[in-house]
Formats: sequence, structure tokens, C-alpha cells
Amino acid sequence: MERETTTPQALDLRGRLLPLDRPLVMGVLNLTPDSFFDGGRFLTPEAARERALAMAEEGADLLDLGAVSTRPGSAPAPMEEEIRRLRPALQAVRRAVDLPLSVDTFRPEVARIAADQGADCLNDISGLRDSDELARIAASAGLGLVLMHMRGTPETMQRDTRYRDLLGEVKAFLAGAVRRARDAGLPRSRIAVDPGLGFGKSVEGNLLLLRRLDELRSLGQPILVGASRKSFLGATLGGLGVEERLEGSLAAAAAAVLCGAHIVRVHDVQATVRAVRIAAAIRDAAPIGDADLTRTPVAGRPGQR
Ligand code: HH2
Repeated sequence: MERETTTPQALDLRGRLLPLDRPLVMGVLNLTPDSFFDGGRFLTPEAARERALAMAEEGADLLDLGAVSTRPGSAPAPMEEEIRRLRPALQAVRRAVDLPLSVDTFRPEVARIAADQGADCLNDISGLRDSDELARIAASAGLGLVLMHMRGTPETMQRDTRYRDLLGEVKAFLAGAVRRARDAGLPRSRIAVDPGLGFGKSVEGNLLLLRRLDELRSLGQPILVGASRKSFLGATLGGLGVEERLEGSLAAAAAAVLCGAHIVRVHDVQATVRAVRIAAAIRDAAPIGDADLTRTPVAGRPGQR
């Protein structure tokens, strides 16, 4: 394993510090008609608020609101439509829950509205590829920023998923994005990086990125991973549809934590909170002497293991 040297101990989202010594669960809230899993479910501000409250109850540490689907092959909804979906939902969710709120957008105009309406973080799937403007907005408003790797655009990204050196390319791209965010004035404690599972990667590429995730630790930034319900899980399980990918998603979230993720972005909050707590407990099990191994007796009824 590569040594982690400089990763901040907490993620700073508008002055709120989220400690990174245990996995954070980011609940996905899509305000779209066409997202690949929850599209069409949360189209009104009331439905979005109810879903946000439910995810808070289930133990989410932060929420990620998205108003444009980026599923493979899709063209982005127009910006006016993105704003029309986002603004009222963000207002309703902001009033209802006290969790940090991230907004999944690559458009500076939308990011400015998000900041004005009380968002705490911007989630940029383009990783500042076309402009540094999102970083400048995050820097001046005190927001966090997620920088994700994506090759091509959602419309084109799955046409060619071959790389000469997948890990090397992802890492170099993210290193450059972090540098640009730092130059725009963001401190390390407000930047997370994300290898972008499902964004221009093959099934094997996604699995390899998960297995070698700890190599991104040398970037010195918290690592966010979004595997939830994605098609590489269905493909690995012999072609399971999106509704049948819960167990695969939980296994991927647990594996991500064991391989170095600090934050997992998921649709199924309660189940993931439990899964990653076990993964983190295994990861953090202290090397102890035999005498200590009986320290915490397992509470159970006679006859139960
Ligand atoms: N995945 C999706 C969207 N945004 N952001 C980050 N940082 N990392 C991810 O892996 C990621 C993301 C795709 O999932 P979803 O939002 O559920 O689907 P859709 O794009 O169809 O709305």
C-alpha cells in the first residue's frame, strides 16, 4: 500500500468539518426524469424533501443533488431546465435537513445558484477539464469541490474505453485538477477526488480502479467513489438489471472502503451505512495480542453464534 501522508483529517464544507477517519456516506438525490436508477421519482420539491429527510434518517453524512442525468449515451439537459429542476428542490431540501448538501453540476451558472441557495459543495464530473470557474466559485463561497475523472462526455464516453495506462491517466488527470483547484484558492481540506467509475471505463477498468484505489492516496486528497447500481456491477453478475444490483453495490462500497475510499456516493443509504461500518471495523482492527482477543464478548443468546 502507498503511504498516505498529507490527506486532511476532515473535509471542510462551508466551515463544517466532516471527519475522515470513518467512511462518509453521500446519498444521491436525482431531480431528473431520466437518471438511470432513481429518475422520475423525485420531480417535485416535496418529493425531493421527503427523500432527503429519509436519507438523513438512514444515516447519510451528506447529500448530492443532481438535476441532469449523465448516464452513458445521454446528451445533457439544457441549462435552463437544469436550473428549473434544481432551484426549488434545493430550497426545499435546504430548509428541511441540516446535512451538508452537494450539487452535481459542471455548469458555472448553476454552481453560482447552488452556492446562493445554500449548497455546501460542488460535484464536478468534468474535473475542471474545460474551465477553472467552478473552482473559483467554490473558493469564494467557502464550498467543497469534488473533482471526478471522465474521458469524453456522457454522450461519447463509452464508445472507446481502452487506455494505455488507466490508473496512470486517471491519477495524472486528478493531480492536474487538484493543482488547478489549489491555484484557484481552494485549500486541500475542501477538495475530494473521484476516479469516475462508469465514466468512460470498461467493466474490467472499473474493477481495476477499485482494486488499485489506494494508489490515488498519494494525491493527498479524500477519495470519493460512486459504484452504486452501476452497470459494471450488473455485468459482473451476469447481466443483472439496475433493480437487482443492491448486493453488488454493497460489496463494491465495502471493497472501496477497504481499498482506501473516504466517501461513497450511493442510492441505498441505510444498507450502505451498515456495510461500510463493517468494512471500516475490519480495516481498523488493531493488531492486538492473543490475550486481548476476548476483550469484547459478542452479545448473543446461548446457542447463537
Ligand atoms: N456518478 C453519477 C453522477 N455523478 N459524481 C461523482 N463524483 N461520482 C460518480 O461516480 C457519479 C457522479 C451517475 O450516477 P447517478 O447520478 O445516479 O445517475 P445519472 O447520471 O443517470 O443521474
